[in-house]
Amino acid sequence: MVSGEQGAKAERMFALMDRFLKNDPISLQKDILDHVEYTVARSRFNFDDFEAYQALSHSVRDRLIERWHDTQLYFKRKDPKRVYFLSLEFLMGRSLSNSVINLGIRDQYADALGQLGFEYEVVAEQEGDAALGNGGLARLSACQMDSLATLDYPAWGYGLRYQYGLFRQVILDGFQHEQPDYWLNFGNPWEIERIHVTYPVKFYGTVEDETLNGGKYKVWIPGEMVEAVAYDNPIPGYGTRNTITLRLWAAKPSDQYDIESYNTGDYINAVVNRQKAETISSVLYPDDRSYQGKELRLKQQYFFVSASVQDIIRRFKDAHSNFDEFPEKVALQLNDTHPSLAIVEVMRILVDEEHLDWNRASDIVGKIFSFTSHTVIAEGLEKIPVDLLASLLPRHLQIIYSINFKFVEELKKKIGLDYNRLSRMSIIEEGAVKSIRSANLSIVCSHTVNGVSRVHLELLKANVFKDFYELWPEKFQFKTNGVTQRRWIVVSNPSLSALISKWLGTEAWIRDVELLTGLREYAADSFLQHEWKMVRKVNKMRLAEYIEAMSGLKVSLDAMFDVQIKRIHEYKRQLLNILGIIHRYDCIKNMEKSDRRKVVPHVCIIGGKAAPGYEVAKKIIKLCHAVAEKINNDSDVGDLLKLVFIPDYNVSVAELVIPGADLSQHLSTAGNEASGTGSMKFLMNGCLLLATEDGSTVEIIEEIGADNMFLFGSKVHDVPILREKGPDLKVNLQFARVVRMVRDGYFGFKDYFKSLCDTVEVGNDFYLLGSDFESYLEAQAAADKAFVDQEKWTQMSILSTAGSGRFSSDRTIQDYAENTWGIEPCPCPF
Ligand code: B1H
Repeated sequence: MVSGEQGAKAERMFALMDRFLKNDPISLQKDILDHVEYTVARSRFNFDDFEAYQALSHSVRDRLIERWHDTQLYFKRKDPKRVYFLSLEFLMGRSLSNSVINLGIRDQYADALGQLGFEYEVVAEQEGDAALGNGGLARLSACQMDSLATLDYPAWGYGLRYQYGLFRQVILDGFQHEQPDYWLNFGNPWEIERIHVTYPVKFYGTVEDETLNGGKYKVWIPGEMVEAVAYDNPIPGYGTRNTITLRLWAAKPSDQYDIESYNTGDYINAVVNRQKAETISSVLYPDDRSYQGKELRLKQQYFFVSASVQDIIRRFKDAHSNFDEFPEKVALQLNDTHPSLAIVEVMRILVDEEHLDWNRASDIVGKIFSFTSHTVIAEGLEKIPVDLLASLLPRHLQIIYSINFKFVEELKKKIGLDYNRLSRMSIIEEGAVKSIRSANLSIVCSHTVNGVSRVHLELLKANVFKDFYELWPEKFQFKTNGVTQRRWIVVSNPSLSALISKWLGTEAWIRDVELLTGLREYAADSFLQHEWKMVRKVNKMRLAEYIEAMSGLKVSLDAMFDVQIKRIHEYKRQLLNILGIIHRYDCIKNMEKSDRRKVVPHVCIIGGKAAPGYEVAKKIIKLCHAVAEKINNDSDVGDLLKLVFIPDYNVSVAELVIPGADLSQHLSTAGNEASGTGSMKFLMNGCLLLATEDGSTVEIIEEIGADNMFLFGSKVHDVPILREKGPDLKVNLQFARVVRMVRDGYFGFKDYFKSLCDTVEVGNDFYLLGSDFESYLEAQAAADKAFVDQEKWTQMSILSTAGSGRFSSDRTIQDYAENTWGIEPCPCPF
């Protein structure tokens, strides 16, 4: 608790804070101009759009800081239980538009800029994306931060401040090339550097025994030390004063540790070596699946975890002296296994530094950690080679061995000497490369294990974590993922947002998204349908302009905009989509001219990045370009079919593409997508879904009805059986024909595409493209048929938005808060 005197001072300061920056048009204009002059250091009589963006964002930042300070002071005074969300990835995208919406001052700023001769939209476009993550998992962290702030939860996000975010994708001759994303080049107004919030992070070295006051302790003598410096990113809630912190750590050389090298006289080498410290936070790993046991990656994980844990313990100790109270004040959330070393770090600090006895420390740890898995298959689980850990974090390895020893002893008492099961459940994997199983460590030491959709949890219970589920069924829960309607409707689709508010007669759905169900009663109303269509048409126009500017291709607004945007993966089956497009092309070519009138024109849009080392994914991108080249230049086909690859797919591109899509495709082989969140964004924007019954789609069906979407393909439980049948599966002739077209070089690059075609041959077709093809074409045909009846389509579109409320991250976060973390809202008074 804050002492009485401090409390009184805080009270007085808080009362004094009640003088905030003003938001009237003149004050805002003055503010922007002052930042042009004094922050950006340009003349207020001569500045361009980018400089206007810089000044505007600093003006917004000032307002964020006011609220952020208030919130942090309030949390400190109230001292509620806090949740700390640890994630190696946060895909925040742009901050400006989201901040002004959440602060409730977008229109005022747009007016102020207008008065100064600038257009808000053009200025906002100047901002680059903060792309500190790969895909769904990382964007989920960002959506959850928005919900944590909006719902007033006392929460902190912790992560790494990479200097290079996810690579930029450049397409040359249809091939993907990767370019570095040095996103901090032009400064980042959305962060606050905290040069005094730093912690030493140790690596390598040895462990020694020490006796102190009669007790025996382990002391870790490190071989290297770097400094973690905090960069705070204020995250504003919507319709609340609460503004929480996303604290990202950057690595800097440590002053403490260099003395030795300077003394030896090798000054130049000592300075050069210092620079190496910074490499720890230099680059995001761009592979979102395979774990390669790289030392730098392990360093990144420990670096951010160690700094975060030290910060959390420091905050706790500021107000408390007894660690038994730690679980009443602290909940630590592990976003997948990437931060699982936090468990070991808390143990180490409690035992080695705070000198708690092992059992007491382990009891505390067991009460504070919760773990969310995002993985579906055992091969996707993270492993840390023991040799690597032994050298980098020798004391942590000892602690893991001790945790495991005690766990296995307990386990033997429960299950007896079933050695197969014991070895499967052990945290240590024996074998050619002895490794730590991060998931086992996380499950053993967490009070709750969450899946990210209902189906995902079922799969975890039946396969990947079966042994653990049988041991501790009560630990296993699921929290279906959600996305924030603030960014995915209000920011990215302002016209639809205004239309929804008009028909619901309130903006309350922006905080209470279940209210969207109120649209159901107007779904057949011809006035709403008319307005809905207009809004969608304008969004399609915006997307068409983007496509033309990017590729020179003109597309017809009457065509169905049919979109698949996500990371390129075999299991996500972009190849199925492309083969379906080839089939459509082939049908048009072979059709009587008179029948072509009946064809529903399609603009097929595909976008996504392939991990740099993922050959098959890169070939899929090339195939998409090769097919597009053929189709788009075939005047015989004209507007009936176009194929566009959107390069460098990222959050901002998604914000543009999603509102303009009529149909979106989610084609993962059932049982492979843990949840999927893209579908939720499309749904919110009234886009219809063509999907397999996988991940969260199963729950979407329950909410909006199977007749409101286009479903196809094998079900989760069919997939293992079909795989078993493998070579005996019947060959679909249409499928064989389109694969043959690629094989025979119809789209060029015959030799290059050979290995890609091999991946879908009978007996080799692990993701079951062949067996799902027929049903895929049927779903496509059903979508075409529905599109012809525009009234019906618009009604389905309205019903999609109306049923999307359950897929808000607000619902996910509230469920976590109540059922996993045990935290309560702490709204900072206005
Ligand atoms: C998901 C990842 C992931 N699952 C490793 N696993 C990474 C794994 O950099 N890495 O090492 C990065 C990411 N990401 C996705 O999580 C699932 O595939 C989606 O189905 C799910 O919607 C999303 C959020 O839960």
